[in-house]
Amino acid sequence: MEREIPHVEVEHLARSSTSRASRLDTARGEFAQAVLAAFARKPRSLPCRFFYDARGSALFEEITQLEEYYPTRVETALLEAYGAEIAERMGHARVLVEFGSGSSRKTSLLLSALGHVTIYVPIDVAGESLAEAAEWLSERHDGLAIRPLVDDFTKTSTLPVVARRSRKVGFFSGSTIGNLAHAEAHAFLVNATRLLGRGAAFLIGVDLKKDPAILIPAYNDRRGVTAAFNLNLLERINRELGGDVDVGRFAHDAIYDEPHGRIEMHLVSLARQTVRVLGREFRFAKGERIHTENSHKYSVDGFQALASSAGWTPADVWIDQDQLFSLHLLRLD
Ligand code: SAH
Ligand code: AVI
Repeated sequence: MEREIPHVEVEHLARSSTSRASRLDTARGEFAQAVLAAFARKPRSLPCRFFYDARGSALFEEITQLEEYYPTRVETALLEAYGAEIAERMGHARVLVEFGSGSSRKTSLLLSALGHVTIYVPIDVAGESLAEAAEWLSERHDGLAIRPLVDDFTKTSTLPVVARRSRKVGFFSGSTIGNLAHAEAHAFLVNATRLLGRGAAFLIGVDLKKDPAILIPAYNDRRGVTAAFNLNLLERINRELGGDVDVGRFAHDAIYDEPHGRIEMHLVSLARQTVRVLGREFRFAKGERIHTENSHKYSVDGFQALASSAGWTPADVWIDQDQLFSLHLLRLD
């Protein structure tokens, strides 16, 4: 098939140094506001999208290689085993929009299976990851036009002009949807109906409810990579906001909250201490927690009910034989 969209070099995607600097300032400003607000209220909590600075994104990639962290391995295996069937069910589309694309490694499998995508729109808050992923993908998918959006995918209101008119398919991998509260996930899915439009197919990776004996080690690995990922939030505060947090006086904790069906990650103060951020002082009691992430686990029926309530029609679901992880295909008629 002749490709209508010319190949776009990654350099073409880079913005001018001025706008890149102002984007970084905006990101730092948002982080500053979130941290000041989070530390001023009790109980303390921070949105998990702030994990993903360059260091946090690299640590997440390390997590995906861990023995205990099954989601990436199982979702990749599902894409490898059922790629052709999934592509057939998703149907022909020239535009692929991905939410929380990260390193785009699984995207490469989907792109190869789909075969006909000429425009790829990855949306992610992590600008560095987006640039690296675009370069990595463009070396492997000849002629693919990549139009990255550095954005909070819960707020994305428009797609690049080139992506607007054609039929679109969407991808939301890794069970990142589980990092949203149910109301936020519902709002995200409603917004996705608008972004992807009539006739769209949307492939979503969703982690399944399971024995906490499998879940807990996945979020509290022996090598301490997940702990480093969690504690990096405090290091980011020191790096970007002139904080003086003694990171060694906080510990990583991951618990399974059965009633909410979710893993919660926390940072726990190991001592009574005062930390300074942007010239303000915040006191922590010994044992006081900062809630840093939720990772909701779904049943197949539970996720399909959520998708239906947001306007999508659940069409197919692929699950591994150990019933660890699911890939849902939703349609918008
Ligand atoms: N989809 C990839 C990456 C998952 S990690 C995979 O399955 O391996 C989660 C990704 O979502 C990170 O790249 C992070 O930067 C991004 N992310 C998290 N919250 C986000 C938000 N609110 N808006 C945009 N991107 C977000
Ligand atoms: C990106 N997201 C789906 C991961 C998860 O499993 O909730 C982030 C993560 N947190 C700790 N380990 C991995």
